[in-house]
Amino acid sequence: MSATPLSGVGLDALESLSPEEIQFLKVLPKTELHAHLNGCVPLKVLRELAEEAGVPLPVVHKPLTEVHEFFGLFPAIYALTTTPNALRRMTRAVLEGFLDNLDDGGCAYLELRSTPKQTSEMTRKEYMCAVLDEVERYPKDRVAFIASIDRRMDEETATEIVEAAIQLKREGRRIVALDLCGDILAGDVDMFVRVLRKGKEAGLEVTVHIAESAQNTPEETLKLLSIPPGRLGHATFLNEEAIAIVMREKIPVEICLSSNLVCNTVKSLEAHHIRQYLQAGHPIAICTDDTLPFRNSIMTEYALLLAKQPLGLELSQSEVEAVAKLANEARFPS
Ligand code: 6MZ
Repeated sequence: MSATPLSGVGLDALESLSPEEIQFLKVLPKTELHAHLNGCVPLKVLRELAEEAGVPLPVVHKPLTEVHEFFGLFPAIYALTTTPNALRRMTRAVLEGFLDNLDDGGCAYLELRSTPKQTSEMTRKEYMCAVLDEVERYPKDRVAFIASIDRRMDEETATEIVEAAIQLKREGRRIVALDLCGDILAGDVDMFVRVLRKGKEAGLEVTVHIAESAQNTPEETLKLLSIPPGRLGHATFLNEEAIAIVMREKIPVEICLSSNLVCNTVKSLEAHHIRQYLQAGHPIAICTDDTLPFRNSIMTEYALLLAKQPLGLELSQSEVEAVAKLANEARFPS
């Protein structure tokens, strides 16, 4: 099952490739490390859930001028997945979309992330268990789970997620890391640093959305780097001091090309910060972020690397292979 009908910025790149190049990308072992569960629901499943609930299909794709507008898309999706059953169904469909078509463009390995939500039907821990039940239907070498903390959460909620994640890891569940995500300017970063460190001390890895907007301050970025995280999401607006730390510590960066272009945080591929990492041979992972609103897939993201300019970055096949290898090496141990 393809995750979503494609129409995003990578589609032109994919369509410009020769059959031989497409086949090369299909069989290339691709590792997806930055995909948000509720952002990757297949449209078909969302439509079914909306029909069953008797509500209109949520608006999930619209042109954005400001990245903040993006977060308004999610409450309508959340309203459709408040029960463990709906959540399991959605998770299963998302995993199938990424993993089941291995010889036809799918991912060899996936770290799927999601923000545990409390509803009248389940606690945050039960949310994680429902997602983990689906994740654990696959072999260990195909998929693992990351629990996200949303920047709009208070300390009590963030701590509840970290403590539940630690417990689940101790129980042998396939949870590998914590993530900090959500509305880019919200929240008390000092508090999140404190809470995420607790998780790290208990053996969970940490990845953080960092400097995704030009409005994220250098002070905030340095605080997040002090955790220290094992990987970084986006890392679009790092200043020189932060770049020096990231390069020195060789912290892998999760690169989401379509997401950055659609959210308008990067103006063009030409201007994308991936270029500096490619030039430096720095570890990166090519990721989709949210296939539902961005209408992309791991294939279209890799097509953006291979396609000729101006549709893509015009890397050679061996350069693309090297990038895919870096992503595989950036997996969190499970
Ligand atoms: C920051 C993002 C994001 O967790 O409910 N999310 N946070 N930047 C992004 N890039 C544009 N894309 C998605 O999946 C949806 C949630 O992931 C976060 C947002 O908090 C969004 O509500 P889950 O499964």
